[in-house]
Amino acid sequence: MQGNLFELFRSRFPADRSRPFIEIPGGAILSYGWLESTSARFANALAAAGARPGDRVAAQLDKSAEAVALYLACLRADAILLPLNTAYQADELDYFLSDAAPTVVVCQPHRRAELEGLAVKAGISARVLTLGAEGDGTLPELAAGQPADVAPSSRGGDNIAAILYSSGTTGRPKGAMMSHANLASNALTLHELWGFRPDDVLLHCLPIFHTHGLFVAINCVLLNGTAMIFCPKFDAEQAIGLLGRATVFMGVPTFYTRLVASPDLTPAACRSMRLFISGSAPLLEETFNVFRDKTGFTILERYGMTEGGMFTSNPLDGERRAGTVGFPLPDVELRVTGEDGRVLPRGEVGIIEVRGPNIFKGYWNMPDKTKAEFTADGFFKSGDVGVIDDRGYVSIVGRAKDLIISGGYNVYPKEVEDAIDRMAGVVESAVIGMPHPDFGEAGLAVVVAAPGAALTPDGVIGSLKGRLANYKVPKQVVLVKDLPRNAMGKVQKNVLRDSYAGMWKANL
Ligand code: MCA
Ligand code: AMP
Repeated sequence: MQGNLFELFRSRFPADRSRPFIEIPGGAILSYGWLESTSARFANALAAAGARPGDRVAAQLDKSAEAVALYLACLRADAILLPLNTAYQADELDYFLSDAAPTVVVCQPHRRAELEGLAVKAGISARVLTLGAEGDGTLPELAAGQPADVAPSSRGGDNIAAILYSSGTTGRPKGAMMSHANLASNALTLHELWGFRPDDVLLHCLPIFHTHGLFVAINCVLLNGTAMIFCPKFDAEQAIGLLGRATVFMGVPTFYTRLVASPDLTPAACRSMRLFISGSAPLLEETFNVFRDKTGFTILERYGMTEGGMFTSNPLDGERRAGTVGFPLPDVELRVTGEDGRVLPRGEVGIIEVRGPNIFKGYWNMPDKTKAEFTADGFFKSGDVGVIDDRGYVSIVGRAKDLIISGGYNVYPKEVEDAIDRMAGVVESAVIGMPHPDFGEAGLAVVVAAPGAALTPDGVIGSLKGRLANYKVPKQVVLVKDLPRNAMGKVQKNVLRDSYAGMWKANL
């Protein structure tokens, strides 16, 4: 796909533009015609606000139909979308703004002054516009006076459509640059592989500032030209009540553990459904089995990363195997390599590497980091530890990167440790991932306090809440005298995990 991603989507829009695109439960139904004209007005508004082709447009927004229109507006204006989690705090935003230097920042109305201040602090001359959960704000106001059409863009292909930041195991967060062609190839592949049909309705409960909710879910719907039921956030009871009007559902494992915990999840509740998809974190075999017992549906688990969208999927037709993430996508090459870089035979555990048209164009402003993440023959090193079985199913068995995935969100211990270490009275700290019944994993911070320091576990948590996105804040903190280290001086996180397993469980 060499063209603009929006034009690909538009070529799949229903001829009858009054057909629904988004239905907000208990609220508006917005059509493809609305999407086409609103995204054009927004694209013209972005240009009027100073966004030129290649400029970044940062968006820290509540989930709304207008926020989706802004995504498409960026594609149409040849601007680069920078979606930001609404949980990010000032310190986190400061870095993204300085690094990506957006020309336009679109934020929640109540955070306008804060974002304006952060833009000044970051030394960028960004225009700050607002967009509220109800479609209100200065962006729609500016857009109202703009034409409802915009000339089709000829840019696309390898041009960057979006930058998505992730923290990383060391150093600064990295912005993964996804091109129009990257996003198009993955969306086309998934749309076909998951057998989208003309009568499909997606129940969308994911946040839309990360790959799963934004690109995997919404791009499939746009390619299908059909409707989605768009919930502002995931609520198990609400979702169960809506499943009977949907055909496809996508969620992180926490969604599924919460769904199976409800007595209302029954075959009748799923009467219109055809497909349940899970990803972003490992789905427990137990959840997979209980879900099947309670609904008659076998969850399809898939695996991917921000740096390329999806890499593997269990089959639509054929056996979906619990504990595996299925086969490499038809246009993705996947291999497992050993420490020396040698490609390992099936059955042997090593690092997963991937190559394909979906793999990102590199990290923004980080050519060296980008180079280090690719092999000489162009495979991206995922940092996930996996194995391919004799039938070709891929399983993720661990991570070479020090990463906690909590409720589908990535938490890099290094970032949390740095924030703790900056607190007065802290000598050092170690953050480890512990099993959590709801979030799969969650953080435990082991903190060494200076002698006589007035630190308390609650104080540490309280102080972190203002500095880090809420999901990064450890669920428990323990104060200790020192950390166990190996002969190389490295903190032995496994020892900590074992030492505090009992305490962690008792305090859950
Ligand atoms: C909320 N909290 C969390 C999380 N979410 N803590 C740890 N991990 C989390 N994920 C905090 C809240 O701030 C609150 O803290 C407390 O936990 C309980 O909040 P609760 O109301 O239960 O949370 P929620 O609002 O219901 O949110 C849980 C959630 C949400 C629905 C599971 O986290 C979510 O939507 N996750 C989806 C993430 C996702 O889309 N990932 C895809 C990334 P306190 O009480 O102290 O205030 S893309 C990706 O990974 C790749 C590409 C892929 O393969 O898809
Ligand atoms: P992100 O950086 O947010 O894109 O998260 C990507 C990471 O999520 C991958 O590198 C994996 O570690 C993890 N992941 C995604 N899907 C799965 C899955 N189905 N099973 C296990 N881990 C997964």
